[in-house]
Amino acid sequence: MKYWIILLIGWLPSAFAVELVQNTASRDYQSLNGEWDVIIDAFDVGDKRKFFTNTIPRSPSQLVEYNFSSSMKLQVPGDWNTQGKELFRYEGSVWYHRKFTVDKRKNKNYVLYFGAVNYIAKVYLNGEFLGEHEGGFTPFQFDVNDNLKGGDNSLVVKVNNRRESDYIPTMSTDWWNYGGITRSVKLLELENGYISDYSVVYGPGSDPAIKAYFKATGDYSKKSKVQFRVPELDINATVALDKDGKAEVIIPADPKLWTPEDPKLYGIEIAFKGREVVDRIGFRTVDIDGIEILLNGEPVFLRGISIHEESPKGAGRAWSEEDARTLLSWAKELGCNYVRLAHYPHNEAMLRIADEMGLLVWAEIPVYWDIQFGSEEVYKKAETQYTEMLTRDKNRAAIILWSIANETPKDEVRTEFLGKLVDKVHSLDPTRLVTAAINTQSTTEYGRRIDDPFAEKVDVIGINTYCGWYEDTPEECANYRWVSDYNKPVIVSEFGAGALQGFHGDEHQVFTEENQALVYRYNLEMLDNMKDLRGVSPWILKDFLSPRRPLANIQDYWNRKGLLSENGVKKKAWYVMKDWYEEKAKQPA
Ligand code: GCB
Repeated sequence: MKYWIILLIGWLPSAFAVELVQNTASRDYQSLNGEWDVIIDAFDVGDKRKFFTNTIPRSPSQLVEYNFSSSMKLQVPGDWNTQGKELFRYEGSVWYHRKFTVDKRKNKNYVLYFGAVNYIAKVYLNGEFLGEHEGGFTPFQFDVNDNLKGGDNSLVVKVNNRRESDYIPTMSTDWWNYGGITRSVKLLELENGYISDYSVVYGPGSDPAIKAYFKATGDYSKKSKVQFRVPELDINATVALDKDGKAEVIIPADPKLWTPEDPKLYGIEIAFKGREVVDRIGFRTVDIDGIEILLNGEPVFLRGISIHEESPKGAGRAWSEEDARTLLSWAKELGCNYVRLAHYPHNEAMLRIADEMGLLVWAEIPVYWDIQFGSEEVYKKAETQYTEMLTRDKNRAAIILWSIANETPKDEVRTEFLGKLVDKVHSLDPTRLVTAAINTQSTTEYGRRIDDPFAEKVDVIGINTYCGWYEDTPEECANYRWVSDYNKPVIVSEFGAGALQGFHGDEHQVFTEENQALVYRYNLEMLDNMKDLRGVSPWILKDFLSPRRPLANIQDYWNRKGLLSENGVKKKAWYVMKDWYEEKAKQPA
């Protein structure tokens, strides 16, 4: 078979400003997960006392006011809040330390990779400062070739999760501010020249093709070749790198397309300098046509559910593959073909398992409520968080929607900020749709009108509406008529009501399961009347911890809008939603 191998410049999700190793699971690495020593440092004395040096007194007369080895222990990955009573509500600094041993080899590239740390991480290896990262839900890495020692190494990370007004998210959120090293830590042992980043996408049309991009890091020459294979499609291509270590190629191919009903993934292999990276990739297209969302050219209706990244059983940040499987299996059981991963980038397992299970994904960063839209610095942080998420997740077929923001105020400063971010995300990834959850529609005599000028900027309009809960009576929702100034698909990205599982009573008594079910029934009538509606993701799959929910004996600091209790027990509204989805699935999209 002959291939067209064409070098191209500047298409598709490709080169980004941040350096991140793509697909760390397929690399050689030493896991640094497990038990770490920690020191709680509420008054931030650790920087001055140089905790990062991990000094051990040389004599009984030497004063050193800390000692990692005799201090408290915490599991990594994991939030600290659910690992110790004294840390449950803690917001501040915690110093993490662990030792590890390396058989350091010549001609290797060592990279220290963190899946996520909430919110600021300052990282020190063997007493030397490697760098700092801001943002609680995206990966970051450091080149450690100079600082890493053969034999024993001492790694110290200062983590701080104090909320600040110029952070993303800012001071107030409706979720628990879990602090800590919340995702895996890996010491990657890479070749002296390696493929650090790649993307592989499907290009439709009369000449369908697979488009691939590769980027090498470290030691490579212009003549270095990348071997790209997709055995099931008989693809075995040799691609030359350019002087910057990049290559792009288009190979004619007609793969079976990925759909929620049949989420076909192809094994791909990328070989370079004797080392192979493997991945599993789905090929599909997503587009819009007027009010339709098109998946592989066909209209699709998104039957979804919103999900926080919280443990399926009780409190705590979820991070494992097992947690991801449980959460996403529940979504499948409800009849979903789509999930909204709220309100920040979820761990990589969620995306990989969504690919596997056939769940379309709405992904977002925590530009939530009223961040400092007037600040250029804050704007840069938003771009960085987006770029990091996009760099990590660009190869996941499941993701079709990049969401820019959730419930932001309708004013010019915010609209300019978000408009710029939409343009940035479109330029980074022209293959997916951009959306945002908007709650600033105006009230009309008959219901609501979608007229926020920001809606002009997005491809798909997300609407959060709490008819029958925060406003109006449940019955009134059924009479709502929605109109839109824009000829675009609308997703109701949130609606819902709170209920304590097991609390029963009159259907007009708030927090009973009956009331939640009633609010759902009338909202679903409302949705049946929304002409532009092309998807729904009710709020939310399961109850989640939130400092904003203090009502004793009902909330007890849980947001009770879950269709499942905090331990996964179904409430009545679950069945209302499931029945609606069952009917929806039978209708043409
Ligand atoms: C919203 C927010 C979500 C909250 C939810 C609620 O509109 O987007 O983060 O948790 O309402 O329960 O009020």
